[in-house]
Parts: sequence; C-alpha cells; structure tokens
Amino acid sequence: MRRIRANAIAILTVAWILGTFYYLWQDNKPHTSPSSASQPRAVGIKSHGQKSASGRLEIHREDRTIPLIVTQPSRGEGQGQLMGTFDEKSYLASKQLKAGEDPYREHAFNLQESDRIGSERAIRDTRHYRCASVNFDPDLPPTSIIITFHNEARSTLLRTIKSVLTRSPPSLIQEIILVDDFSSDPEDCQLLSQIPKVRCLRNARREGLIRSRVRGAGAASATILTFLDSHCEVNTDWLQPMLQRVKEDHTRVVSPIIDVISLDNFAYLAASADLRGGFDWSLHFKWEQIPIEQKMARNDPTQPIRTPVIAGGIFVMDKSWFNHLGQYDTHMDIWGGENFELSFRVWMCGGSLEILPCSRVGHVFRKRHPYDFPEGNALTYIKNTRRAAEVWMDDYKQYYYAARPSAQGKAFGSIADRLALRQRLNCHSFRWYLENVYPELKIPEQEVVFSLLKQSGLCLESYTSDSLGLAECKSNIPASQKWMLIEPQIRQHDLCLTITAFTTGSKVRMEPCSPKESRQKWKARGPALQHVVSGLCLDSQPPVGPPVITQCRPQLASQSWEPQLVT
Ligand code: UD2
Ligand code: MN
Repeated sequence: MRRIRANAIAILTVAWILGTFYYLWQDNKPHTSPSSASQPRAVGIKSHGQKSASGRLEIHREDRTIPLIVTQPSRGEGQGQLMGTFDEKSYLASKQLKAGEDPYREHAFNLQESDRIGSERAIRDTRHYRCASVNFDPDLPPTSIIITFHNEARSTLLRTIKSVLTRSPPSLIQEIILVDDFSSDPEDCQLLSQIPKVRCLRNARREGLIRSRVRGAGAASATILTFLDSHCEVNTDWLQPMLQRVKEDHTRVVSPIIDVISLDNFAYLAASADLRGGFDWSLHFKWEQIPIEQKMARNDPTQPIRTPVIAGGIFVMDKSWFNHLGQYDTHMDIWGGENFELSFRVWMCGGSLEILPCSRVGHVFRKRHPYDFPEGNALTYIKNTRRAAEVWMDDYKQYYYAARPSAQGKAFGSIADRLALRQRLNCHSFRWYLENVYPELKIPEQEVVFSLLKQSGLCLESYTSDSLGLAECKSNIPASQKWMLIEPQIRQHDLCLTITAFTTGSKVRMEPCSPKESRQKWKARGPALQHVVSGLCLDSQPPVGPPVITQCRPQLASQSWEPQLVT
C-alpha cells in the first residue's frame, strides 16, 4: 500500500516537473524560423509561401501558437434557424465542376477542393495562446458585415458567410450585406438572401469593389462596418478584438492578421504575427517585418501592431468615421490602389491603422485575377494609384512617377473633389506621414546635381529673389550661383526661376516652386533656355540690364547659357 502511494507521488512529481518545463518552454521559446526583410515570413498578396531549399512549401507559423482544434461554437439554435429557408444542397449542387473541367480556370483557385471540403469545417485556432484569456466589454457594438463579390464561387462565398454566422457572437452581427457586383448569375444573390441576417444588393452594372463597398456601407444599419473579401473564413473570436479597439477610439481602423487559405488544397495556414503592411514607391503593397525596435518593445503578443497601410480587404471601421473621412475615392475602378488611398487618408487626417494579432481571418490569396478589367488590368491599377499619389503624396509623388514611369501621361480623371476633401479635413502633409508613420520608407537617393549657368565667362546669380544678374564666377561657389536644372524647373532650394509676365521684355525673379506654376516651366532650346508657355528665351540684356525674356534667338550670346556641373 505504501509502495503504491510512493509510486503515485513519484509519477505525479515527474508529471508536474515536465508540465512546468513545457509551460516555460512554450512561453520563452525564441522565434527560430528564419526571418529577414528579404525573405518575409508570410505570404504576400500575390505570393504563396516560400519554397525551402528542399522545395517544400514552408508555412510560416507563429512559433508560439498552440495547435488547438476549433470546435464549432454551440449556437443554441438549430442549423435550420441559422440558415432559415436556405437550401444549401441545391445551391451548391447546381454549380459544381463538370467532369474534365480545369478546376482553376474560373476562380484561379482549386474549385474542386473548395466544393469538396463543405461549408463548415474545423480549422486551427491560429492565435497566440494568450489571446484566449483577453477580456472584452460585454456591451460591444454590433456590426454590419459588407462583402462585395464579382462571380465568386458559390462554395467559397457560402463558407465566408457561414463562418461569420457560426464563429461570431450572434448579438454582434447586425446583418451581412452582400453586394453582387453584376455577377453573371443573378441567382447567387437571390438565393443567399434567404439566409437570416443576409441581405443582397445587386449592381445594375459592373462597378468594381470600391464603389460596391461604398454602396454596401451606405445600406448598413449598424454603427460599425466590417469589410470582408468573398473568399474568407473567419477564425475563433475574430470579431471581438476589432470591435473593442474601435469602440474605445472610433478613429482607429483595425484589421486582423490575415491567415492563408491554400488556393490548391484549401488548407488553413497561420500567417506570421510579426508582419505589417508596407509598400514601395511604385505603390506596390508588401508585407514587411515589424521594425526591430518595435519588435523588441513588444512584450505582450496580444497588443496591436501599428501599420502604415492595410492590405485592403478585411477591416473594421466606425461608420460615421468612414463617412466623415470621405468613404472611398469612388472614381477608382474595379480593383487596386484604394487601400493606399484609405490608409494615407486615415493616418494623415487624424486616425490610425492597426493589425490585431488576436483576430485571425483566413483568405484565399490568388496568383492572378480571375475576372476581367474592362479598361485592362495595368491601366486600371495606374489610374487608381495615380489618383492616390496625386491627391495624397504632395511632392513625393515624383518618386512614384520615377518608380512607375508608365504612369506618366495616363488618364486619371478629375481629383478636384478629393483635393477639396483633403483641404476640408485639414489633413497632415505626406511628409508628416513619412516622418511619423513610415520613417522606414527610404526616400530614393536624390541625385541633386548643381550647375553654374555661364555666359561669356560670367555666372547667373540671384542677389535677392527680386534681383538677378550676371556676375563674376567665384571659385568658392556661393549658393546664389548654384542652380538645379530639374526639368521643367530651374531651382535654387525651394525657389524657382519665374517669369513675371508672359510678354517680351518681362523680368524674371525667384519665387517658391510649385509644380503647377506655368511661369516656372522651362526647357532647353539649343544653348538657350526657353520659357515653355510664352515661347520666349532667357536673355541677359547686356551690358547691364537685369535678365528678361525676349524672342528666342539662340545664336545670340546674351541668350546662350552654358551649364557647368559643380562637382
Ligand atoms: C487585395 C484585398 C482586396 C482589395 C485589393 C486591392 C485582401 C485580403 N484583399 O486583393 O480586398 O483591397 O487588394 O484593391 O486584403 N470584387 C468586386 N468587383 C470587382 C472586382 C472584385 O466586387 O470588380 C470583389 C471580389 O469578388 C473580392 C474583393 O472584391 O471579394 C477583392 O477582390 P480580390 O479578392 O480579387 O482582391 P485581392 O484579395 O487580390
Ligand atoms: Mn481576395
């Protein structure tokens, strides 16, 4: 008897020691997976995991998550009540893949697999384990879910809707608003409306996701908007962290960590919790590592991650804040760029953007667009990003054009309304955004090349902004003799060579540079400098006159300006 008791005590002791070790190991285990900026640890919008040296697809998991199986929450209501009169079987059966059809053709993901796994399945709870013990206010506000779709597969769209209904506290889902962006089959919209809480609005013509979302938001009756793509699967307790943050401060715009649903086999894969949204100067979105200082300072993995931009598809925003900030730029078409426009606007006009690691939503990332762009994919992306750059990026838009030269000269419509909006909201400058929100975005090396502008051995000099003339070239070159020839401007710091009138004999002076100022636009014409609009040339009026513009005669010595680089 005593031996049995001694054995039992020994076993319990060993179990206790092992348990303690396991617990400490879980909590302190360092992040071991390789992470470098050049090899991001999660998939990007258009990439799908990293191939390892062995050629296997490596899934970048949050190291410290416990692989829990999500059990479907008990609904307290039967399946019938949840789905109302909706007949799931016949809805799915009528659109199944036919034998011999390419399962990727229509949707750019494996439709056969999506159809096969059914509308409800268990997925891994991918959150950090500490998320499970975070508490939320009992009186969180309900939200309207807005899902726009254009020719979405029936099984993915239904799974999106059902995961919302089964994995959210019912009291927090006011309604699900589907916006059918003129899909070929109007029945999808009609049939899905039979599901309780689901409403469907159908566009009379193809509008694109931006105008469709604005329409959905306009129809929403809740005070909080939640946007989802039409091929998502929300995970355990996804909604509460986002509603909590927005409830505490309505100017926050929050998104979940976006997990990856494989486009091949529909496996649900955890994305890294160390990423935020970033971009390069061509306005190409990318996931990037949280800056190292911020990462070091993060001792609580449940805390929000500030992000310069959001991926765009999945976020929660207060409805009146959405309206106050000007919703979306509805002159953007089909797809793309709206996430930059929204992100710049939110930060620059008094709000903030966060990724909440305790909220997880899966999304099928694809390699190509499965739908057509009436104006073409490239032109549409250029139009949309150009509008974002022109309205929000101030002088920094020059780097966008440098990185995307094909954007120059492409039509982008009027931006007067959006500029007026920016003015009205009294938003910060893009420089403020770069300094305060995204200091990691490197400004391209500015090749500032200074020149002297020489004529007959003398140099053009600005004595004051009102007075210019030819002077002796000094060996220790003063700033007043150094010119930056950045077509079409002739600059000294922030001042530009400006004509005072468009008529012959008009003086020139230095005025603050403005990209739109036609009086500051010059071009080279042989050795002469010609003012673009008047067609007149810079003339030094020898022997003593101040420089003026006169009819171009580039053979005249007084109109000949020889740039000499200052090294
Ligand atoms: C990402 C975003 C997406 C959007 C886009 C940039 C995520 C997970 N996704 O691209 O929401 O911000 O970047 O614009 O962050 N759709 C329409 N009408 C159209 C085209 C698309 O309603 O004309 C729907 C489409 O069915 C889908 C959603 O808009 O539900 C987004 O389209 P996507 O899935 O092709 O975009 P994605 O995930 O590549
Ligand atoms: Mn998508």
